[in-house]
Amino acid sequence: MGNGQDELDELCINTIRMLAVDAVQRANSGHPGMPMGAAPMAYVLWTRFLTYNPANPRWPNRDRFVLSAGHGSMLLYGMLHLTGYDLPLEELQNFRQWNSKTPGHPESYLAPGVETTTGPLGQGFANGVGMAIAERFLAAHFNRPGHTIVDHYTYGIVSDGDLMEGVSHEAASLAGHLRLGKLIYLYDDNRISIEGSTDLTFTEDRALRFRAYGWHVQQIDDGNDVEAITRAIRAAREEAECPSLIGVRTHIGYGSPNKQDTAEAHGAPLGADEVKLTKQNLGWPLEPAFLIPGEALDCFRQAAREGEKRENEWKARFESYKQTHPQLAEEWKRAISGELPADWDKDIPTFPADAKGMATRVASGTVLNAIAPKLPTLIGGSADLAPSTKTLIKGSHAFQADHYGERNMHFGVREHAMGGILNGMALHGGVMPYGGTFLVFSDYMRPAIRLAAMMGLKVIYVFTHDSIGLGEDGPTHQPIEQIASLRAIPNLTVIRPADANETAEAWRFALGQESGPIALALTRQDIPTLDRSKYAPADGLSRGAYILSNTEGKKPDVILIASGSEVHIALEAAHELRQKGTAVRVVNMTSWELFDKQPVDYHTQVLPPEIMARVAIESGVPQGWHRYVGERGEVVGIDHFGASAPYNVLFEKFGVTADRVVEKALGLMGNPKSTLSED
Ligand SMILES: Cc1ncc(C[n+]2csc(CCOP(=O)(O)OP(=O)(O)O)c2C)c(N)n1
Repeated sequence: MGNGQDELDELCINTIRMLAVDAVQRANSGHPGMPMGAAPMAYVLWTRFLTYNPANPRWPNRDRFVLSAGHGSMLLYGMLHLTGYDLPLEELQNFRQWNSKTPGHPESYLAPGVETTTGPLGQGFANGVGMAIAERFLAAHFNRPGHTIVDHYTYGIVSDGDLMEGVSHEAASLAGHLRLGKLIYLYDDNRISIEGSTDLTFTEDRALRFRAYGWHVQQIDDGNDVEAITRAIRAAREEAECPSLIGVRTHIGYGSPNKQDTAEAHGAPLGADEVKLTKQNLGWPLEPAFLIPGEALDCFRQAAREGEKRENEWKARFESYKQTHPQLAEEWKRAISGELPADWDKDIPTFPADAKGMATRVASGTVLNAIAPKLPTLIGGSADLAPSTKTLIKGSHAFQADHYGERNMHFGVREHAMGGILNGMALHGGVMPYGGTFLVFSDYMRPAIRLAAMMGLKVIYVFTHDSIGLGEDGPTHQPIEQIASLRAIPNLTVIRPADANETAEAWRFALGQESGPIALALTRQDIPTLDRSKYAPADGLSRGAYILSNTEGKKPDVILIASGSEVHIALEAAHELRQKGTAVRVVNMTSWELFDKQPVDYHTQVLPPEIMARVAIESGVPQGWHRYVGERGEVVGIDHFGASAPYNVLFEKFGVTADRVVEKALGLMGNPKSTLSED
């Protein structure tokens, strides 16, 4: 051991290690190995570089820290406790227990200072890229000469697993292209994953790979060399043009005589005997568990006090900004709080009734462009499908390395990274992110959508080409099961508007929401713009389902329930049935999730329980619709893959037609022998 500083460094690092060891041991589950190996890099980062204030964990210009290898959660919890976040030691002692703030993997909404929910490897990597993008955009938009109010780094610790996952390849490629110089990742290069050595599966030259993406890459051979880590982070910060990867050769389970460098240290407690041997080996007192030496605590708390100073300096800078640029300062406050300006939706158009109508994706593009001028921090794009998804903001240009103030994101053909990046942008705050692709490719971004839903992030997905209605591209591109599968994600609101005016309402609703992701399912094909003087107004959308067309004072004989492009088919069927003297109600069910949130009396008003003759129409798998049509009800859907042909042929061939709806309705009403029933 060298001088006093070295000793203090080691004491602090071992404190981090042993908190993880003790917490995992007490919980009798968890991942001790990663924190034991990565403790020195976390120590250097949090005590020498990271800008944060535990007393105000959310101050907007703090550095962001992402623990992408979420299974190493005790590393993060240890750092948060030691630096003084509101995460008492009891929480660490309650690691992984019911109601604790220290779950197995970090969850963004539980402990203060946890910037994102991680665990599914690779997601945090993409989140950090999104945070760095948001930082660059906000800096370009808000900073003025002599007034820098947005200027922070995004740091992360990423692991072998993160770098193996495809999403990290996508996100790293885009980050390099965008030259996100304020993004710095420390790579915990311990060469062990669950099945053993990474030599089993992961032998490419990681440094070369990242250099090829345009990253600045450094290598540290000794993961315990505090000064080498310090020098590398300093050099990474000085490199303004490229994101940085610092490969740090570490040893999983460092200090454990029998488990270091083995997969055994990865995801199981060391065991009482090995804990003892490890403590002895590192010169750590055997008792008490969860020991935090006073000198170590002082050191961490001192670092946190630095952050408080930085925040105060920032506040002073902001005051001066406010004096010189009062309007921008107001805009900044609104952006950070997520508030919308009073008249943000006043230019949303009303579309005139039109039998030919328009595709809802086209209406969406029009609405987006009506809103965009009022919401300067609405920023998004698509995974190389903007001409189809209609997600471009006119008058703005491409968000690129030398044009960070622009609002049109080009994610490239990288749906998964787009999902993770949108999450990172939303987590960063200050921006309202949206992203588009074909609905069928929502499958490519599902892991990120799931996390957006879990975290309650306000992200808007513009999913177009939402059915066989896309036509000739055929079954690979025609979503059949995607809407049902998105509806299966808790906390995700899926909205499938029935015409242009409902699309406008969908955007109004999506942006007006305080939190939670929204998936818009939009058509490629034209569908009629409904005559709202004849039918109920489009703002019924906010209730999820509403009576679009009713019987005149009579009790309905049958209820037709439809979503999106099948609503006009339901209306046609209703017309035919009415000509036969049937009392028909048409319910437009745009969003199951929104309808399910309505009070029971609204449910019974729209779908009276005594009326059991119900037909649902949606050009996708029927799964789930029986919840609304009941056991006796019928569903006109598609339970097989599509085909390549003009869309009107497909609707006909697959029986998603008004005639078929009429037939089903008559069948339910005890008249199966109708002339229309032969097929
Ligand atoms: C997407 C995803 N797949 C699988 C897992 C399960 N898992 C958790 S950790 C891990 C191994 C990761 O190895 P590494 O990243 O090197 O972590 P270390 O062994 O260094 O702790 C796996 C496969 C996961 N968390 N996420």
